[in-house]
Amino acid sequence: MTVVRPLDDGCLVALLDVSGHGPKAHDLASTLVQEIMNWSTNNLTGLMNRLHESACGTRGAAVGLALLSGERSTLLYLGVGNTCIRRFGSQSWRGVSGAGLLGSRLSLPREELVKLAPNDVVTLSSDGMHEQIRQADYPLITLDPPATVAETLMRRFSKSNDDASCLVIKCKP
Ligand SMILES: [Mn+2]
Repeated sequence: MTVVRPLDDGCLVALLDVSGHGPKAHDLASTLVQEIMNWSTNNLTGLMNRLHESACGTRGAAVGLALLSGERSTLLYLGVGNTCIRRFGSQSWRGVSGAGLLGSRLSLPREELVKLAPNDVVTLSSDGMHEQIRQADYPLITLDPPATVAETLMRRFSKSNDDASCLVIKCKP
C-alpha cells in the first residue's frame, strides 16, 4: 500500500507491506496509514517509532518513509524491513532499510539525505518487486511519465509469487 501526503513544501510518501493477507492485514495497514496522515512534524524517526508502537503485537509490516522538500530539492529516507528505494537519473542511489519488522524487531538506521536533481526519478517498492533494476534495463525511466514508469516496472520486474507495490516520484525538469 502506498501513501502520499502533501505538505506545505513537498510531501511525505510511504510504502507499507503488511505481513500476510486478509482482513487483519488490511486493518493494520489502515491503522498505519492513519498514523502517517495524522503525524504533524517532519521527524521521520519519531514517526517510525510511532508506527512501531501501533504495530506492536500484530503480524508486523515493512515500511519505507520518504520526506521530499521542494524548496531544498532533497529527499530524506527511513525504512524498516524489505522495502527498496532507488534513485535513477543524474546519479544512481539506493537507500538502506533497517533490518527487522515493524511491530516486533525494530533496528532503525540513520535517516539518509539525498540531494535530487531535475528529472530524477525515485522509486519506492515492496519486496514483491526485484531490487536489481539498473538504469540500463530501462533507459527511458527518466523520460516516461511516472504512471508509465510504475506500470512498466510492475510488468517487467514484479515477482510471480508475491503481491507488489511501487510508488514513483518524478522531479520537475
Ligand atoms: Mn511482500
